[in-house]
Amino acid sequence: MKKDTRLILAMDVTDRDAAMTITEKTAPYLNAVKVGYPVVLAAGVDIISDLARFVPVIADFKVADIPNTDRLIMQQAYRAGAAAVIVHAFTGRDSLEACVVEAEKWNRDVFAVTEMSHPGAADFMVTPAEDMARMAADCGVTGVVAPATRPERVKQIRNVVGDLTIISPGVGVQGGSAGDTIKAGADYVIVGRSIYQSDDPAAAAKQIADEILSVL
Ligand code: NUP
Repeated sequence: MKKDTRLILAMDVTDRDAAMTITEKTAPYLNAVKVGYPVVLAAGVDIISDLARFVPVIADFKVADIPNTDRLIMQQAYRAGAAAVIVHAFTGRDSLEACVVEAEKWNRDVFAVTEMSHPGAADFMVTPAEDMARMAADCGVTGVVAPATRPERVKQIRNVVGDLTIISPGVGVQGGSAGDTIKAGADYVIVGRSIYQSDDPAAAAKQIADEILSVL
């Protein structure tokens, strides 16, 4: 994954044509596009290889199962053309290791969720987040997902994971700021609605890319 604009588009639009058009238009400002269940269930798994014509695709499947099932899901995501897959860490070391082994087989990336960006993450995810990040780093993940809504937590997670890649969702509609998140130590920000719901998604993406550039 290139690292210049440091912007990842969360493509949660469920109309295939719109997903393709918005990604194509914003691609000059993106280092990756992230797809998840909304668009993959709506448009089919081929949307991954179709979008990969414009920019590398991260499959946000939040893989969270026993090791064997995790392995099977990872295989399918990589087979479909995903450059990276997002998995959960809370399922524990054996499950996460199975994901990393599969990523290494395919020579692709894998990111583990530490604590999520929404308010409810405070119920169960904040307390163990640093332990999860430590375990994820130990297991050999490419990087972790940390919350742009809590830049101070990005900073703490950065201290735990060293120079691993941090990708951070929660910018825009969820309240986070792209500049603050990068300053806190994230490598990339993930932005969905603030771009794809804009009247001019390319202009919205450019504005965020410019904001990131201004703090580097
Ligand atoms: O902690 C997380 N928070 C989060 O928002 C982990 C995620 N993977 N996401 C995803 O990032 C979420 O599912 C959505 O695809 C994107 C944020 O989109 P938006 O709030 O910018 O529209």
